[in-house]
Amino acid sequence: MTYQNDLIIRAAKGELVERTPVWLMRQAGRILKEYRDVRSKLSGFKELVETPELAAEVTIQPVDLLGVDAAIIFSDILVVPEAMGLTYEMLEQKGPHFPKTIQTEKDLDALIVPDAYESLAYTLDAIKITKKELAGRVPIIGFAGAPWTIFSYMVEGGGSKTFSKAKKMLYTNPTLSHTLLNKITQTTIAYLKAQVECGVEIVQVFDSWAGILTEEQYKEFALPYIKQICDSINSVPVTVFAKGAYFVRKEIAALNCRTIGLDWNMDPIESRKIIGADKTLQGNLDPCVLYSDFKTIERKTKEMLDQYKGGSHIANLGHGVYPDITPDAVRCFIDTVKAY
Ligand code: 1CP
Repeated sequence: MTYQNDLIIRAAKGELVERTPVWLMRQAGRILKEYRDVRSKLSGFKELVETPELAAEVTIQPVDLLGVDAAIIFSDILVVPEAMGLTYEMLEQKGPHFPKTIQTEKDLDALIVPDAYESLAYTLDAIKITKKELAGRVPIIGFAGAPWTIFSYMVEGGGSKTFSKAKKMLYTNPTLSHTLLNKITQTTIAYLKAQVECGVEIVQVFDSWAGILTEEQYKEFALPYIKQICDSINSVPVTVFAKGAYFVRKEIAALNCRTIGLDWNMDPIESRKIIGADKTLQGNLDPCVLYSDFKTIERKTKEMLDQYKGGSHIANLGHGVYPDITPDAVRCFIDTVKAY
């Protein structure tokens, strides 16, 4: 495939680039009126995820409307537990909910390691359509949740401030925990490989609830599974974003990944020292900066970019963009990176 714009792939590989590439986590979504329009004609979020033509349409929207250097396929990390046998609901204004959760050996035995091409065909089809429609304008980022983050939803049954049920499981039943984490990992590897076969050029592993764990727990229950994923995906660069896990940056740097995502609490200069010169860093403007006036957004974005000077960098926020941030604020961030 030849690209009109392959900055992000080259930056991920650590090659020299003319300018820093930029995209935003959660760029396809409620910040765009055009997304809300597509979504309002449907029964809900899941119908959008499961309709490949429409998922492709909203994947491409931020490329057209915001000018980002990559598309991220429109789906959710929760399609993986669903494919394994735990269905989720996406409740308006409330977020995900799993009517059934994993508590016992028996619950775990009922889970399968599915064939991604069957159970997750809708997202794989969306990737193929997106690929065709983008025609090389920008690359597509594929993704999955990290095993610990998926585990936390499967045990907890939904979002949580503390994920204390999921953490309790790690302390009280480590054997069951490892078996579940292993099943999730096998499913995730097969799913990411299928995404690569269908056309994604980068994959990102989102460990959104990494910071909930202690360092000791992270090293036992999270890192070894992310390592398996990194070791299994060899044909495209892998990004690991472990939000809040500042305490394992050195260990993540030792993984077979190309890019490491930083959240807004991880200092870029300190992170570069810990991680070393080889990896690409991604991040990490506080999403709330985008609530400021344009002058402040520009200044804060430049200050962020200054901190990454001299190393390979992909500009992004420190976590997903919030739904009530205006597209103009997002464009100000993107244009500032492009003009830097
Ligand atoms: O009504 C809507 O439109 C629902 C909002 C929404 C959207 C747009 C959800 C519900 N998921 C998504 C899409 C989505 N989710 C993408 C696609 C594209 C993009 O980034 O532009 C991606 C990559 C995700 C990944 C995702 N889902 C993560 C990891 C990233 C992160 O933000 O930490 C997580 C934790 C989820 C779970 C999820 N899905 C949706 C919500 C509200 C949540 C979080 C709930 C919670 O706080 O537990």
